[in-house]
Amino acid sequence: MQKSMTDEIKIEGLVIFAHHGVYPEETKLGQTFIVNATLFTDTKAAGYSDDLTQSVNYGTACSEIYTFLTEHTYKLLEAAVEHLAAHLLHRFPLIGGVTLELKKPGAPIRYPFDCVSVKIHREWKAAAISYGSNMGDKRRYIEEALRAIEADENIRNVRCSELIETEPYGGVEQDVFLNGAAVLETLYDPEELLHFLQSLEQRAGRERLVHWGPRTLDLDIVFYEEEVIRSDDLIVPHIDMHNRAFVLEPLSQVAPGWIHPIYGKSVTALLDRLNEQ
Ligand code: A4P
Ligand code: MG
Repeated sequence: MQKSMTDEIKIEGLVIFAHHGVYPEETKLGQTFIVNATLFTDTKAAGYSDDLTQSVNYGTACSEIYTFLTEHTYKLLEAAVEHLAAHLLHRFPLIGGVTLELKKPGAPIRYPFDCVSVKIHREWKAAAISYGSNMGDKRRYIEEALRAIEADENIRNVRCSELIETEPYGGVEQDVFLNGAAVLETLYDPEELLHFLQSLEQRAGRERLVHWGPRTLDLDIVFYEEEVIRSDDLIVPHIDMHNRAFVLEPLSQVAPGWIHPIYGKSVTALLDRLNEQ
């Protein structure tokens, strides 16, 4: 989530009659649910301007929550609250994250109790990706992937660098590359983002197998927030990005100040250091 999105607009105790539940009586008869929502945003612009269009209208947010929970039916509180969070994060561009609590005071439990509830936090995460192609219609492979990335509902605010032509790196004799980088916000966790990018590689790869040979598109995750990840199939930040001008140059156009969480240096500083070598 963007660092500026730490202001909170709160909705507490919103009462909604709806039909969520595992038991048939619950979905048939319905019962009362209570919602607590914290919408994370940056209220500064609206604070200075006193202009509602620069903030999130909490009345509209209440209507969205009400409509969503009355027009859908889920068995689990978990599912209702998960889908509601995604709906709010898509519906309001000024929201960076939400904390949602869905309470069910009349849940079918045979003991005395006050309430049961599920509470979750979901937010748009910032990621940086790099891409390259050195076979066939390089520009088209990259642009098609970027269109699919921009069209994906779990991704927003994509900003792309220029595409640059680069000499092959790594000692293998091959054609020149076209490389670029982008920053984006996503609801995918790092593994999900990797799988999504791999599906785009495969899409380009399927065409490639027929027409051009084995490799047309490489999509790598360079950064994911400030996270350091070392699993079997994912290393973030990208393990060799600091040695690659074909990653750092385009990245410096869209994320010059992003600090590498291991080396503690900005993208610009890493590029300067590489150019000095
Ligand atoms: N993987 C681990 N971490 C990541 C990550 N942060 N992002 C794993 C994406 N994938 C990650 O990748 C192999 C495995 O890396 C994946 O299964 C994933 O789980 P791959 O793309 O299928 O295979 P690859 O291309 O052989 O590996 P890689 O690491 O992407 O290749 P390189 O090292 O990036 O080399 N020269 C220029 N000028 N421009 C280029 O774009 N690219 C390469 C590819 C070589 N030389 C180049 C360029
Ligand atoms: Mg790769």
